[in-house]
Amino acid sequence: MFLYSIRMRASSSNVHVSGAEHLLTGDRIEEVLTDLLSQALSSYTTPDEIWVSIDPIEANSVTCIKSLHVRTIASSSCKEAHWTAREILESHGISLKVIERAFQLLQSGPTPEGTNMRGAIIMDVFTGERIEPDIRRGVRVSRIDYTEDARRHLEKELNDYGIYHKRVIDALGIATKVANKVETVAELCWSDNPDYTTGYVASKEGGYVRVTSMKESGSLRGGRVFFVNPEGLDLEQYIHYLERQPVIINRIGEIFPLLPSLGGRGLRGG
Ligand code: PML
Repeated sequence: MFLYSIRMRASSSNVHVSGAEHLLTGDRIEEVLTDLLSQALSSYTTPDEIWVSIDPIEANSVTCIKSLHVRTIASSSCKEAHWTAREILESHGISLKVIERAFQLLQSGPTPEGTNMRGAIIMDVFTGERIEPDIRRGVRVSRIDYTEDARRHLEKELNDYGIYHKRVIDALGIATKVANKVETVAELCWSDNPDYTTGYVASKEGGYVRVTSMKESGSLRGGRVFFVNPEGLDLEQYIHYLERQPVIINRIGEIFPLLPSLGGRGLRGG
């Protein structure tokens, strides 16, 4: 039996404005294509290019996994949000120097021209060096989706906690796939959409921790950094997993209520 990988990417003047993808059976292609086009056309700016691809995938190559637990921490400012994210990353043993490097790249634009990348940065967790082969393209996580039941369950839970947004569902899928690889220590992300300021830190052990106000509203800067343990890493195989291995989320982790702002005291208090 075949599944299909459908991917959509929309851009305006070569700047990425929207993207999504699904893994599904042939009978759902038409319905999902309509949704993807309407997503692209309702972006914050009208795209001048919309790219869609449909590729068949053998269903027996799919791995099924459970999504990460979801927590949300409110922040009253960008500064506070960055403190929170730094503390979580430090709790994974990542040095402040490496964390700062990741923040600096996402804040200033990671390409040599200082623009955003569509894909993610892969960062050596010990040295802060970038190790993805193409520092303009990055690595684009692909072939990740939910079963219909799991998606419905997640939508309901997110609605119940008042944190529903399509971006949460898509980003949780990506973060779950990335965290599932043992070489991944953690991920740091916030959106390049100027109207969306919540970001997250994710890892297998810590789950998907959403942090509000990770950037100033109106900023077009955003992206993803995967902090990776280089010991024993087969980079080609790691990237192949992220970009090509089909993964479906068939169970949903716990969703926790929103944690109010820690008022700059940090997660450890004081
Ligand atoms: C993106 O748009 O690519 C990143 C979205 C981050 C979503 C964070 C959240 O609200 O959970």
